[in-house]
Formats: sequence, structure tokens, C-alpha cells
Amino acid sequence: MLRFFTAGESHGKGIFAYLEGIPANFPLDFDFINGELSRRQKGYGRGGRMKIERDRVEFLSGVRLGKTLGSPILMAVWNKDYKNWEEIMKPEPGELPPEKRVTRPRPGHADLSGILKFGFDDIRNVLERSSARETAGRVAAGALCKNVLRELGVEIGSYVVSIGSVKIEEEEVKELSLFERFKRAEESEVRVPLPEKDNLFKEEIDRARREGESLGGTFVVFAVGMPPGVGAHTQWDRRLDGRIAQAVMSIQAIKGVEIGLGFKGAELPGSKVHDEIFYSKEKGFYRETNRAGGLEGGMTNGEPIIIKAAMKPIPTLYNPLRSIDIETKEPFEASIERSDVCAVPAASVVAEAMLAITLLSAVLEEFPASDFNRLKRWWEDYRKEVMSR
Ligand code: EPS
Repeated sequence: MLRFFTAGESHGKGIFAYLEGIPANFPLDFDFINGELSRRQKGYGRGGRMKIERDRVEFLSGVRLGKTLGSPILMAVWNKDYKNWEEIMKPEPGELPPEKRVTRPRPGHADLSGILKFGFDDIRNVLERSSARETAGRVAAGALCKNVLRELGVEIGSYVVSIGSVKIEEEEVKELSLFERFKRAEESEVRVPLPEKDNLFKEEIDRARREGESLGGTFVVFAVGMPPGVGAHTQWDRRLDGRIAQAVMSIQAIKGVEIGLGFKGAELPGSKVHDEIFYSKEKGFYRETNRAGGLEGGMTNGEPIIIKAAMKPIPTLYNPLRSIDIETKEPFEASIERSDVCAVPAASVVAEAMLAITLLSAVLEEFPASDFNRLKRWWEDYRKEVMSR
């Protein structure tokens, strides 16, 4: 069983990811893992903070001479910005002048519910952890899981579909394979599969910036190469569709998750929703459509897993929204110094990480190997068995 947690505050010393259950003897690709961290930092619409941070992972445990030990893996992504925040964020005892306390909750953030729940009089005690800076830890752990999955023949990717009111219609990309869409998204500053449309998206983001607004959007995240039968129909918490939805929904600002046709399937008759089953000697059982998004009955069905997610606009925006100061109980209009305008491209990279963690976790439940080479043998045997039926 894979266990995964993160720790760390946005302006604290660093963001940390803990992974337990990764089999031993896996040779890590450090460049790949650091490359994933820098993919998360990119994207048109990020704010000043991304000019400060140059995220890289440092392994603090569980890895020796480039290979996993089978023991808990602790990864650190140090915050360069900490040096500017040390007085406010240091763990040692100290008193802050009252004006350094944050007392103005931002609508749409964890701020207000967080101080009420934990009994704080400084919103910073909430916002430091609710910040999406935490996703650096998710991507570090996700990159490691992705690295393992790649060696098992599973590839994960994503692309942005819409930002604000600008979107790419399915019709426009229907001739492109998932990999082609992904490859093109990697070339695009907004991670869209039609880079010639980059400017439309960028103009939308520029307009939002000028108007003091923030923007959300939608993206697709996919996995190709999973054999049928991972996950299970036998109990609610083993159903892989539910687990993936939870993992993606847990990303900051995600408000909707669809699998395959998703909500659209509810408008169509069954004959236009379900994927008919075919058989040939070469391919075994196969489908000509993938409306189920690769998941039926809480299990993979061998087709690509296709998830779509919706991100709300970032709630820290320059355009003031009405709120109430927690100390004076007086209304105020929030003003901020620094924020992203749009983080949809970054969120799509984070969703890849969450999908990788969830899939590898399900794989390791099916094949609980302590040694990566054994996992690989079991996995390949299983793949042969289900493909040759
Ligand atoms: C975030 C606010 C901004 C973002 C941050 C998420 O940070 P700051 O308050 O330091 O300007 O840049 O995202 C990251 C730091 C990151 O690494 O993604 C928030 O409030 O969620």
C-alpha cells in the first residue's frame, strides 16, 4: 500500500513530500523529477513568486546511490522565499507586531472557515498551508510515481481545454491522438493542444490582469497503458474512478471532475454512451470508442483513462471583493500585493501527479512487491495473461 502525505507552509522553510510503499531497487531519474517540478512552475498568468522559486527536489531519506531502499522516502523542495519571511514564519518563539497579523479573510479561500475551526486570530496560520504552493510536494511525489509507472509502460499527460471564456472544441482536436495533444501542449505557454491559439488564451489572461480579475478553466489529464482490471468493483473505496475523482478534486481550486463523457453522458441515450465490445486474435478484446474514459465498474478497462477537471478562478484577486475584518467586524474591500491571475496550466501538471499517485497506489495494492524487479515481472505476467484471453 502506498502512503503519501505532504507537509510545509507556503513561506516556511520548504514543502515536503512523504512516500511510503515504493518498492526497493528502483533507479530514480532525478532529471525527470526536477523537470516535472519546473513544468509546474511554468504557464502564462503566474505571479511574481514564480520568479523567486526554482524548485528542485532534495531526497532526505529512502534513496541511496540513486536507487530506492523500500523505506519511507522524504523529499524536500526548499522555499527560496523563506529568507524574506523568516521573521514572520520562524518556528522559534516570538511576538509579532499586531499590524503583521492578517485579519481580512478573502472570499473563496480557506481563510474564514480555517480561523473559526482552529481558533486563530491571524489568518496567516491558515493561508500558509491552504496555499497552492503545497502542490510542489504533490508534484515531487507524483513525479516519482510517474517515473515508476513509465517503467511499467504507463504514460501520463495533460492539456488545457479552456481558460475563462476561451476554449478549444473537441472537434478542433479530434484528429489528434492524446499524445499529440500532450506534445503540443508542452510547447504552449498556456498548455493548449493548438499552440496557434495561444494568443487568444494569453489575451484573455492579459484582459483579466488589466481588470484586476482572476480566471479558471478546464483541462484533461490522461493515462495510457494501464491493462484492464486495476481497481475493483467489490467495495466503494476500491473503485478506482472514485479514488481518482477524490485525488483530482483535492487539488486547490478544483470544483468539478468528470470521467470520460462525464456530465454530457447524462443527456444521451445509453446506446450513445456505452462502448461496444469487439474481439480480434491480434488485439484480444477491444473497443472502438472510449466514452467511459477507461473506467468501468471501478476498474480500468484497458482503454486510456481520461479525466476532465474544472478549476475555479483563483480567489486572491486584485479586484476587491467585499468581506469583513475578523477583528473590527467592519466591512473592507480586500487589497493584495501579489497573486497569480491564472494557474490552470500549472493545475493540469498537478493533476498528472495526483493521477500517477492514485494509479501507482492501485497497482501496488494488486501487486504488493517489495522489490521493483519483482513488481515488473508480476506486472508483465499479468498484462500477458489479460491480453491473451
Ligand atoms: C498562492 C499564492 C501565490 C502563488 C502560490 C499560490 O504565492 P505568494 O502568496 O507567495 O505570492 O504564487 O503558488 C506558489 C507559490 C507555487 O509554488 O505554486 C496561493 O495563495 O494559493
